[in-house]
Amino acid sequence: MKFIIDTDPGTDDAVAILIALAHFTDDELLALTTVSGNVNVDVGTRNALRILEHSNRNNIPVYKGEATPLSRDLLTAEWVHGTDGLNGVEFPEPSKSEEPLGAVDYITHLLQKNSQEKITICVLGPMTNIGKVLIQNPELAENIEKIIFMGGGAGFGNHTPVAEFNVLVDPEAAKIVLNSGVKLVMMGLDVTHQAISTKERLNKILETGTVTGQHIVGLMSSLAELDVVKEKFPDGTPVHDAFVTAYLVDNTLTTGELTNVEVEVDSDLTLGQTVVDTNHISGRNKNVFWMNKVDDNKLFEIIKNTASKI
Ligand SMILES: [Ca+2]
Repeated sequence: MKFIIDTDPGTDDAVAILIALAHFTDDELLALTTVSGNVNVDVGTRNALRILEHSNRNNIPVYKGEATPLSRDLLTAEWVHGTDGLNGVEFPEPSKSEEPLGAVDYITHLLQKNSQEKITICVLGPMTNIGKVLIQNPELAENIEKIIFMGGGAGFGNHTPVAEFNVLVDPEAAKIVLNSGVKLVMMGLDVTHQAISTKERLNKILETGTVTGQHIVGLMSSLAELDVVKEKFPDGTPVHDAFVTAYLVDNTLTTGELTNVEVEVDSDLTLGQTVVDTNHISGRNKNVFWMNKVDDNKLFEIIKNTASKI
């Protein structure tokens, strides 16, 4: 398998990237591409480099992506992830810079070059980069093995009553991806809210005795301390993006069903809502494998193993 991670790092992105680094080689994880979302793309790109520096994996290239959504003003979430994007968790300064090529051009070239071997794309942020690639070259959809994305939810959101943050930031990009014909695997709030970083689980991660374990616990604890998280999840925090890369490690992590998912791009009230046809009543094209069941112990086992390996 060959894959890239498209990301807006981001505390839960950091956990997701570490999972991938712990379980896959440089021949498999080809690159990190960045996008504005949780934080501005400049901050997020630096964070991607910091995570690689910590993991001693500087040979994996980082390509900086789009600074703004396709057709909207940027919405960020420093109130969740801190102005540094990693809530002060002390990943080292990067010794390396991003590549000169931009993420959209890199992904385009990668998909053109690898037409014999399809590429899997893990999307941990707004879909701006992928949307732009597919606007410019829709035929490249055929060279994508699948897109596994964290985003959306069936009937509820985490940034508005019905919209999840990643989709809300760039709903037009999500619409392009949802209608691209690419095999799509959706890790929405439906699954991420079912796996919580309890104290017992954090302690098991700390028992690995590694700096990576301390960092992972620091990242999760910073989220768990947010009032808005504590109110809904008194025992810990969801670790949204971790699902995407943990699923690459073990695809029995979640199960779901193939159904239609569309995104609202017009309404002020429901902008960014993913409309998931949970009852299969729309008659529309079944375009997304929508995940809805989770083996939550498995996720935290993978995270603990990640802490042991880096
Ligand atoms: Ca993210």
